[in-house]
Amino acid sequence: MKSTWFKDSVIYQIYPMSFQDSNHDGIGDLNGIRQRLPYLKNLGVDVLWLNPIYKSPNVDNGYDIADYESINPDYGTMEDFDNLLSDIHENGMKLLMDLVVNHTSDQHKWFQESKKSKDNPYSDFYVWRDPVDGHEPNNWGSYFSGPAWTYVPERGQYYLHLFAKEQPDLNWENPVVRQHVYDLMKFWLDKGVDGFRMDVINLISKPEGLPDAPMPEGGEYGNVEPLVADGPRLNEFLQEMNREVLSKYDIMTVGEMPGSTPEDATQYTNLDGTELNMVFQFQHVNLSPNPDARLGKYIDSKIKLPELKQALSRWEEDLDGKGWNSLYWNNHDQPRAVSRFATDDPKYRVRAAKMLGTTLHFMQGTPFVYEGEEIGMTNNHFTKLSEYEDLEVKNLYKQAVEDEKIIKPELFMKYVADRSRDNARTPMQWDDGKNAGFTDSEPWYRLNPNYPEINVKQAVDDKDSVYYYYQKLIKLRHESELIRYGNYELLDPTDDEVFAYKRHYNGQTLLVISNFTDKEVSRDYGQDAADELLISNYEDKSENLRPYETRAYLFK
Ligand code: TEU
Ligand code: CA
Repeated sequence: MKSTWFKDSVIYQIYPMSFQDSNHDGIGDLNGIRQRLPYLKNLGVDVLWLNPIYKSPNVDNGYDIADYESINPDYGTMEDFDNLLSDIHENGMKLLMDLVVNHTSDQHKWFQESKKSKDNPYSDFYVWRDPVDGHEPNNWGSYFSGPAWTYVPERGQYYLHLFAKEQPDLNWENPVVRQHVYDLMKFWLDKGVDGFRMDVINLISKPEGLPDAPMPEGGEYGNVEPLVADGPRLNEFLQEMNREVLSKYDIMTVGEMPGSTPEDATQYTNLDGTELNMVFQFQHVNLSPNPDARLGKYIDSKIKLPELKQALSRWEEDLDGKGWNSLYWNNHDQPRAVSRFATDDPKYRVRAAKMLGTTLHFMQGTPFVYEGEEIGMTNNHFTKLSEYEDLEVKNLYKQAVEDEKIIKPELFMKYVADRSRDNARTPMQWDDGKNAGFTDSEPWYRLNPNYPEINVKQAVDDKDSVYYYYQKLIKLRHESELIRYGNYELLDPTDDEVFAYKRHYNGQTLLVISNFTDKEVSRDYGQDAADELLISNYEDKSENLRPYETRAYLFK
């Protein structure tokens, strides 16, 4: 019987370049993470997930890997890695690495060889196609704007890159490619790594014949995700990876699956353990009036609560007893949760952050905490393009504002301020000193200006901080099978102010009530009959639910 420690764990995601610098170069590194292990241990998390730390030209901050069995010198040496891994294990925690095998860097030796000719050992490692009428083989657009194909004269062909042109897609139809991937996975697992987060793993199986994709209105390129997500051979590839690698180790896996549905996920996370343990689904973070709109995710009006409740509840209900969910509000690709799903108004920020924590952590699934979420870090509210470093933003500005002129710069900057990935990538805020204690040198990226008010030092000194609240949420989960394994029942789906749900397990019931508004509201879910109030973000009692008030009741 495969062990299921992944179901009992709380996972903390570290964005290494922004977490802690230890060698005065302004870039976070592995020894900096080692320095902060006591902080993470004290929070109570069980597993650490590091974004990619391999050799990379950093076109996409490490998601363009040039050598999978190496450490990016910016982060340290392989010895530093080995020391970090043993410290993590000595602290009773586990480590997940980020597996990025839908694509490599164009600087990877495989691609450097593959692009030279059509008849070398690496020629078929990537997706090459002849021009069609002198143009790209189909209408696919890249996630990072522009076409998903780039022409290489020495081969006289185009290669596919669903992301940047510096991120050529691997050809998973080629069994030699798959074997190389399995070998590099074993390299890390044999070192004692405890599993993988798998980057866009549901994009690896491309559709037969690479047909054109649906064109968004007024668009220049086809919207590729509905076509390439969850491709025809994906289950076959995941089952082969499981047989060849995953099943041989006591590890956990989480597949990042943009565009997947709960039906797909019941197979990817099936209880026989023949594929993965869980997935990152995107339904609750892609709620936008018109997801196919040219600016896609960036047109993000204020979240409508019934839609958010429906998105999260659908996954809770559909995977219950059939698969397993990850639970997240934040990661390195998403804006800061308190700003996006509630408010970062200083008047309510702390209560709102605690409310979001309660709402998510008492669901069924494995919770992920993104660095800084545990102290209620907020969006940056930057206003100028020069304040952004993410190629996703820069490429889209060029295409949408400068080339196609479909949006004015001011409006574009407003949308981006609300949704950019850079909201999650400013340095971790440790204290109110120089550069928030992240580095004593020039930081690689600017800090959020509010670090003097929002930082770990302040949080650890304040018993009512978000930090200690998250510590309690994690402790309650560790102590309660009801929280970990109970089923899920959404209450009042159409209520657009309050998110309320129940969990049931072995005759016990948990009732979670969260007011997502800055108004005082009155709701009766029978909470007065509860045996115990497990946790709340208000210290005193009240008949009504105050702004952003959350409560979790236990019925024994
Ligand atoms: O993200 C894939 C992905 O779907 C995101 O790019 C998403 O589309 C968008 O950025 C957020 O709405 C993964 C990694 O998490 C991301 O950092 C990489 O840029 C990307 O894959 C390519 O490796
Ligand atoms: Ca450093």
